[in-house]
Amino acid sequence: MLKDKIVFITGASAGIGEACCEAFAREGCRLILAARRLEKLEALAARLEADHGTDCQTIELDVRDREKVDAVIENLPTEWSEIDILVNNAGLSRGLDKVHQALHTDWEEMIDTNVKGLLWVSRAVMPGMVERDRGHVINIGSIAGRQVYPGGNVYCATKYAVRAITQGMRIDLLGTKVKCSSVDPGMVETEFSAVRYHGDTEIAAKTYQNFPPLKAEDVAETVLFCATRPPHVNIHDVLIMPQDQAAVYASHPRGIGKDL
Ligand code: NDP
Ligand code: 8X3
Repeated sequence: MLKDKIVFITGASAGIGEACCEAFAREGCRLILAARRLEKLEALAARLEADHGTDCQTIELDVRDREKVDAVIENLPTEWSEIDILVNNAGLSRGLDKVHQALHTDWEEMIDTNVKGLLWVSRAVMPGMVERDRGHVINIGSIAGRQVYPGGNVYCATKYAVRAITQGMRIDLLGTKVKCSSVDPGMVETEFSAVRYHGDTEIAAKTYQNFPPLKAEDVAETVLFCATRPPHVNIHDVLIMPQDQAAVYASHPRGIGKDL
C-alpha cells in the first residue's frame, strides 16, 4: 500500500523520527530525512539502504529557519517533489522551570521549533498535497498537549498548539483528499529527556527508571497505522501511553525526574 510513497520526516536523526524512518522503510517507501545533525541522517540512510534497499534523501535542516525550509521544499529534485506523507516530528522540551524562573531562551527554542517549525514545514509542503488532491500530514503531539504537569507550562503550551493546529488543518482540508492526523504519546525513552535537561544524561535516565516507558518503535507503529487506513478513513488522533502511566502525572510506581 505504501510502496514507493515519498515520506518526509522531520527530526529523523533520533528517537521517534528515526523509528518512523525504519517503519516506513520496511513498507518500501522513499524517504526524505531532515534534521540538523546531517552525519546521523547519513548513517541512518546508509543503514536503511543496506537493510531495506531504501531510496533516501538527507537534508540538513533546522525547521526554525523558514527561508531554508521554503528553499528545501522548492528545490527538491522533481522525482522527490511529490511528497505523499509528511511526519511533523521535530520537537523538543527545554527545562522544567516555573514560569517565573524559566529561561526566555528555553521558551523561544520550544515555541520556534514545536509550533513555528511545524507551521513552516506544513506551509511549504501542504500546497502540493492540496494541488495533487492526495497526501497525509501526521503531527507528533503529546499527552502534554492534553494535560499540563508541574514545570510543563510552555512545553505543554506548544503541544496544545499542535493539537489546535492539527484540528485546524483538518477543517481547512475538508473537501480535499488530504488527511491529517496526530499521534500523541506519553513517556517515550529517546534523547528527549537529555535534551530537556540540557545534556544531563544522568537525570534524564532517571526519568525512565521506575516503569517501562514507550519505545520510539511503539510510536512509529502507530504513525504507520494512521498512514495505512483506507482512503475513506482518517484517524484524527491517537493517544498512546505506557501501561504504567495513566495520566501525565499519574504513574505506577511514582516516577522521578519531573515529579510524576
Ligand atoms: P529526540 O530528542 O530523540 O528527537 C528529536 C528530533 O527532533 C531529533 O531528530 C532532532 O534532530 C530533531 N530536532 C530538534 N530540533 C530541531 C530543529 N530545530 N530542526 C530540525 N530538527 C530538530 O526526541 P523524541 O524522538 O522523543 O521527540 C520527537 C517528537 O516527539 C517531539 O516533537 C516531541 O515533543 C514528541 N514527543 C516525545 C515524547 C517523549 O516522551 N520522548 C512524548 C510525546 C511527544 P537534530 O538535533 O539532529 O536536529
Ligand atoms: C513528552 C511527554 O509527559 O514526558 O511530550 O512531557 S512528557
